Amino acid sequence: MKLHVTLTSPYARMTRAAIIEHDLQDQVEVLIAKTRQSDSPYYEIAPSGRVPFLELDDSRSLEESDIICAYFDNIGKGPPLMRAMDLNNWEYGRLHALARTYIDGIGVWGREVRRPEGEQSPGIVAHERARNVRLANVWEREIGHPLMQGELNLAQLTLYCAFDSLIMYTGVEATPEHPNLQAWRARLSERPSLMATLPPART
Ligand SMILES: N[C@@H](CCC(=O)N[C@@H](CS)C(=O)NCC(=O)O)C(=O)O
Repeated sequence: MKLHVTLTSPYARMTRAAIIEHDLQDQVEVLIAKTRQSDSPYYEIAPSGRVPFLELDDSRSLEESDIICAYFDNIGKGPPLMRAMDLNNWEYGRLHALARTYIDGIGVWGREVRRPEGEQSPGIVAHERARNVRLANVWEREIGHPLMQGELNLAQLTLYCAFDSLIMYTGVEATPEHPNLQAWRARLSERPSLMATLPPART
């Protein structure tokens, strides 16, 4: 199996961490993709041009970090990262979606500030900055939830990778005024899968 990633993508980081959580390093080859370049040879492999992208051994392929992590849950050794969701217990689904909406906003913000200066939209940056403040406030209250404190899951992984990618893309630290989030991040930061997949420092 081949997993195409970039070292800066928080979505790809989730899947890279999942490989380590599931002890799949011998089964999955991790390759660096050339994204966002016209005529990149990567588009022959992944027509969407996005990462993460998993090439399965039977010539099929998978996109979307959630789906790829769920696939690794099925073939890996560790506890599942994607938790069951049913109508009697929708708590995992609620927190997972809240983490996804948080990381997606940071993705938009990060994309904006990486455009050439004259092409950046101050309106979009202000919108995403304000969204981030609102959602960080929500997370400060939600982080005590047993699902966010217990065994690692994909909602936790998503939120953790979101915070690190915000710093890498924008230099903004989301949690200095949020003691609960700070303590949570400090605890997770010692996890080997997250230490091994740190994004590059901001340049
Ligand atoms: N919803 C997708 C998002 C993937 C995504 O947006 N990846 C970005 C990097 S963070 C990408 O590949 N961008 C390249 C492009 O849009 O051409 C997932 O969860 O995997």
